Amino acid sequence: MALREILVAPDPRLKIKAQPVGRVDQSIRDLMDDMFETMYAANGIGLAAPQIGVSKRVIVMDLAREKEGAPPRPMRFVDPEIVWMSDERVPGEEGCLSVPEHYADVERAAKVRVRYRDENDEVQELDCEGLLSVCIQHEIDHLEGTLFVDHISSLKRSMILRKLQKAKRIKADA
Ligand code: GNR
Ligand code: NI
Repeated sequence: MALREILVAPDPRLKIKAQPVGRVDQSIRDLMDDMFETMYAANGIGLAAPQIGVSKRVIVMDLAREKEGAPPRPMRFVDPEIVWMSDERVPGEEGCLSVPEHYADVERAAKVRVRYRDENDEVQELDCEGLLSVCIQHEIDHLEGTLFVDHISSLKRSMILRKLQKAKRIKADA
């Protein structure tokens, strides 16, 4: 297992549509292990492969991280697709490890059904609501090169991206 670097916006690699995996093999399982290590170290509840610079349709999540002392509940999704979504929309505050220290309300489908392949290359379907629904939609967005800031007003988006760009400049000059 290896800790990977999480890309921070603005970064062109976060805007690329990721490639389908096809068959889930050991190299994909190894990638998911690195993603869990990286996600847990960063205290995130989800991570998409493009966030570590790997342009593949792979997501890991663990919502149990939200509850202190709860046992870990790792979830793995390869080539996920939303096969149904509710008409109902709900707002929720989102953050992103690639948009550190910024939060905004995003409207998303209240419920979704996701078809994906698991770590054994078996097709699965999962009905999602609540935080699970928000998180899986946020992660699938990453596979399309979309960040949560792409769902908010362009004024708020450019303000956040400008601050992140400035923070990068300061870090590079230090
Ligand atoms: O850790 C994360 N928390 C979170 C909170 C609300 C909505 C979405 C998320 S996902 C985020 C981790 C991340 O950036 N995944 O891509
Ligand atoms: Ni994110």
